[in-house]
Amino acid sequence: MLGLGLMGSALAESLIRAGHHVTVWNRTPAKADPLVAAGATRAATPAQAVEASPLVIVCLLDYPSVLETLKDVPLEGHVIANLTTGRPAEARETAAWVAERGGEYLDGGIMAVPQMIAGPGALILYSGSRPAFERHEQAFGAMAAPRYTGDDPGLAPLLDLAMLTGMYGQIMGFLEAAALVRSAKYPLTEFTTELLVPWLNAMAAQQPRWAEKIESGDHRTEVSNLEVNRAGMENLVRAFHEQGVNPDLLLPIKTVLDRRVARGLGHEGLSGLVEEL
Ligand code: FVH
Repeated sequence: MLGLGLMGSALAESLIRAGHHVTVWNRTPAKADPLVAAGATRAATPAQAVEASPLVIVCLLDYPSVLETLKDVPLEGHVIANLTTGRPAEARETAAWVAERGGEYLDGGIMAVPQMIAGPGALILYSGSRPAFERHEQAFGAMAAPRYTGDDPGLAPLLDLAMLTGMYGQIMGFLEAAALVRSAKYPLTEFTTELLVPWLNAMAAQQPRWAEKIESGDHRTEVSNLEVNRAGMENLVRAFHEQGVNPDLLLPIKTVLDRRVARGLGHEGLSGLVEEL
């Protein structure tokens, strides 16, 4: 394991607990102490850590720190599973860089915080070499539920970013709703638990159907079309202003809606907006 920050330490600990022999390295050596006390072997250099195992799990701050750490290390015969968060392009470049040095590469997207590692709900997305994934799937399973997504190394980080995008959309929607509710001095916790969360769950249940529509390219709808939503959004933004609440997070949605309707596509459903993005 290269990298013993909050996440790397949690990953290493889960592997030790599952009975694996784990060799650890960190730029600041003292962070290895608790893991060594728990049974890990300390490596003095990244090269020593890599040499110790066919599977090398890397969890550092960013991709430049990964390249810096591995730059003089022989990688032949090793699988580099890089769980550092980054962009799809960085993952593809790093995969090529590792292949030039004779290694196999997997990129990973960790869908968990350190406290969730080895517990229910923790998921790690992998992409890159399928044989490497299959060879080490059992070890990956000790850290979090492993899911292989495809041989393009950029896929796991892309799906990671897509999941974060969905999360930010939901949180930003909540914050705008909270500001509006607060403007009326209505109890926000009651609104959130009794009204908003059940509503969002019902809406989220519709998303697989929207995904099917996007995949088919058929954006026709019998329910509320874009024209209806455009009028609804205008009403919403106006109400925000009248309540003295800033609708800044809603305005980009209005922009895209207005643009699609102005193209004469007001008869489509909301799924049609994906074509504007
Ligand atoms: N923590 C979280 O909740 C998120 C969950 C989703 C995935 N992220 C990503 O995981 C990567 C590591 O995150 P972390 O939480 O472990 O981060 P830190 O505790 O800050 O540890 C950073 C480690 O990186 C080492 N490091 C930094 N720069 C260098 C460098 N130039 N050369 C070698 N190592 C470097 C640092 O070493 P040190 O400061 O202890 O010496 C730590 O080991 C990250 O991509 C998250 O986005 C976590």
